[in-house]
Amino acid sequence: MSRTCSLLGAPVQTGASQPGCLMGPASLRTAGLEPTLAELDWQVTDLGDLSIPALSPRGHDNEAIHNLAETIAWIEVLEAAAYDAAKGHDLPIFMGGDHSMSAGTVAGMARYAQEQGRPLFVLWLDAHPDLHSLETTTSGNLHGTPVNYFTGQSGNDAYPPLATAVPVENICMMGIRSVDRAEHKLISEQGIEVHDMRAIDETGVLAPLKAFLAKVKAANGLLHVSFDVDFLEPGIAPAVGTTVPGGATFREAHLIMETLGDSGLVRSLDLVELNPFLDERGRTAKLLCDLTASLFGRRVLDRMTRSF
Ligand code: 6HN
Ligand code: MN
Ligand code: MN
Ligand code: MN
Repeated sequence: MSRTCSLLGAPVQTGASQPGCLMGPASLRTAGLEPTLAELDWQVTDLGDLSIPALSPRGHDNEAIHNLAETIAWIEVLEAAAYDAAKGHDLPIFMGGDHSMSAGTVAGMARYAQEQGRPLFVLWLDAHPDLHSLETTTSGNLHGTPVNYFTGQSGNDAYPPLATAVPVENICMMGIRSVDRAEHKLISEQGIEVHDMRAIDETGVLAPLKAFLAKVKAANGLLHVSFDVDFLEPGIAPAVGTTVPGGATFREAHLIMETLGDSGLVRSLDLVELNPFLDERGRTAKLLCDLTASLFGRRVLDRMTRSF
């Protein structure tokens, strides 16, 4: 029997510095995400897009913060939707939308995992660690805060109460190359596993990824993968508002996704920060579909039957 996947759109852009992520789910659909996965023998259900009502502004002591009311509403909607999607499907894909949405998707997945009596692990593929609290963010762009929130740090009192926090020991970050001062402090104080681009230059992506997957497997964990477009080298993935030079290459990214697919450990996936307004003839959306296909089992050759 084929495995089931659901596509859930989260047209969130209130966490980003510039508009456009609103169109992310539509762009992924246009690039053919559903038929791409169906061809790989997955049973795909498109659950459509979520929405939030119009809201009046909410203030905060940190006056830099933008769109707090909207972000809170999205977290609440997405927490519940991610939990339901995990119940109903083997591998839900949360199509963003800016990265603030992962405050909701990861929180919902963590609640689901806890109910199953299993720990949730998170692989964070991003140029940024997104470790700001509502108190430390200086840009006020709340896509910089999801990891701080779902790990249950202090300083997020205005966000919805968290049912289940993800322990920082269960997180692995790769691709990091832009870290703010407050984030740096947290990474060193809490010993968060961060493979920055220098480390990846030195070791490649496979050694740290395999070590992390072994840890997930040993703990009988569920793995959530959060894929920020700016993880990639901007030259191959221009459709993102927060490009940082020196990102993962085409092959590094595919190797990660292929290895994740082989592991069978991935239980949910975020595809975030795609800003189609900045894309070139849909190339970033198409690349995201191909990378997702690698995670869902597309292979050039079947390793078992390969002969030389
Ligand atoms: N993202 N650290 C910067 C900030 O504004 O807090 C960038 C955040 C980027 C967030 O890429 O998802
Ligand atoms: Mn991010
Ligand atoms: Mn980023
Ligand atoms: Mn601002």
